[in-house]
Amino acid sequence: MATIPKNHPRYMSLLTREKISQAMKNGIVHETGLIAHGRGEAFDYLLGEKTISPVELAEKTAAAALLYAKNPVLSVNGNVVALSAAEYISLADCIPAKIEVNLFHRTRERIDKISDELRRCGAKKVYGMKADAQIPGLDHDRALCDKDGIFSADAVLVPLEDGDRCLALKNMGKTVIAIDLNPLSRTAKTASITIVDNVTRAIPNIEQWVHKLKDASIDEIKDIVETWDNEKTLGEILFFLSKRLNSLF
Ligand code: PTJ
Repeated sequence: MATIPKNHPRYMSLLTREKISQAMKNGIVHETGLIAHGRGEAFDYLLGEKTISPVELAEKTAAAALLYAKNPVLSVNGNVVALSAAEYISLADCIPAKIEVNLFHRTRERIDKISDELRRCGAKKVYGMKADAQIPGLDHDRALCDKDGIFSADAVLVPLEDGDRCLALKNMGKTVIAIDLNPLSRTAKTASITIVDNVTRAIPNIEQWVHKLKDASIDEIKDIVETWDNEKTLGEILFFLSKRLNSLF
């Protein structure tokens, strides 16, 4: 890895780039994952690289939905493993939820590398290898999933997603929680609960909410999920962005 001086004003951003770049060289991140990361960086810059308040509520609601679900599954791809493998496993353990590898650029080699990396970071069981079921209505490899994983899940967390799987999962009647820094993406607009935050902040934030909500009554959890208004929250995020941009000149 390149040495980045700790006093560099963009230290964290450069360190994250190094992680993604290294994970691409190791075959975990697909080369187009670098492009996706760059797009994410641009939106994060506009947000001020912090979790804004409407998003805090989305993260609380996501935690409630994952606790409320009977069979929650956390979907994982190359970028997520590169940036947040340990945090992802910790979140799955505390819910508890299954972790399933689901890739857009699916090869046996990448599936194995990503699963190995998750196990090296402490995951006991990783789904996604069997691929004995298909999400209806999808003509690409993201359709491939495990029958006892994503296929039968009632709630699925989908970070760094493309919009059509998000819609296909919704059409199966599942609660879809998306993490996407772009509030204008198809994924953001389609998901049941959209978290417009960097995956590196969103995952630990959701975990904190899971701990806080663990002792809440089922009625309280149900109420958080059922009163959620995704469209309204996306509007608040766009309003925040336009106000922030206006204030800069
Ligand atoms: O590992 P694979 O084969 O499944 O491929 C994964 C990628 C990311 C290449 C694939 O899903 C893809 O091409 O995604 P898109 O369509 O580029 O969408 C990625 C979205 O995630 C974009 O809207 C980005 O703004 C957003 N994004 C990028 N980095 C982050 C992010 N959102 C949250 N946290 C990030 N760190």
